[in-house]
Amino acid sequence: MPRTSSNNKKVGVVMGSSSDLDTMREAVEVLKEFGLEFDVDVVSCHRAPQLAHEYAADAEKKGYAVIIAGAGGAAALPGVLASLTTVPVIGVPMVNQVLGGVDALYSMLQMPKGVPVAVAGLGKTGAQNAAILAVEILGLRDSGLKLRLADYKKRLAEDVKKGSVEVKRGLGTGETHKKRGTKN
Ligand code: C2R
Repeated sequence: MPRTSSNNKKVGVVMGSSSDLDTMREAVEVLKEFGLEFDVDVVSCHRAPQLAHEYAADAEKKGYAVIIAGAGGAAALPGVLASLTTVPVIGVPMVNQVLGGVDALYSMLQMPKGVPVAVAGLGKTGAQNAAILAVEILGLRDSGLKLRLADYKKRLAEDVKKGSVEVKRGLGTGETHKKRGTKN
C-alpha cells in the first residue's frame, strides 16, 4: 500500500508475516484517522534476511520518521531493523496461543543496550498505542497534528465522563448513594 510523501513525515508499518495483519490493521486505522502517510510491508529477518536489510537501508530514503514493526514468537524483526537504521522503531508483540505474546514482548524489551525498541503494549492495544506514539513523534514538528492529538485526548476524557454517567445509571445510584434509612 505505498503512498507518496514529502521527507520524514511518513510511517513505515512492517510485520513479520501476513498472519499479523489482523493485529497490525489496528495501527493502520489510527494512522488513517490522523491522516498520516504510511507504507505497509511484510518483512521477516528469519525467513528473508536480505529483505530486512533492504527495508532498513531504504527507510530514510522513503521518508520514514518512525517504523512500527509487529512480530510474534521469536521476534527479531524490530530489533534487527533498529540495529540497521537510526529511524526509531516501535515494536508490536503479537499475542499468540502458544506463549501468549510474552515471548515476543521479551524479545523487544530485552534488546542489548544501544539498540532500543520501544513497546507500547501487546497485541491490538499495543498496535493502536504504537500508532498513537508515532503520531505524537510526528506531532513534535507538525502543529496541525498536535492540535488533532489534543482533540483526541479531549475525546478520551469525555468518554471517561460518559462512562461514569453510564455506570451510575446502570447501578441506579445518583451522585451520592445514600444508605437506606439515611436522612438528608
Ligand atoms: P506465520 O503465521 O507466517 O507462521 O508466522 C511473525 O511475526 C508471526 O507472528 C508466525 C509468526 O512468526 C513471526 N515472524 C517473526 C519474524 N518473522 C516472522 N517474528 C522475524 O523476523 O522476527
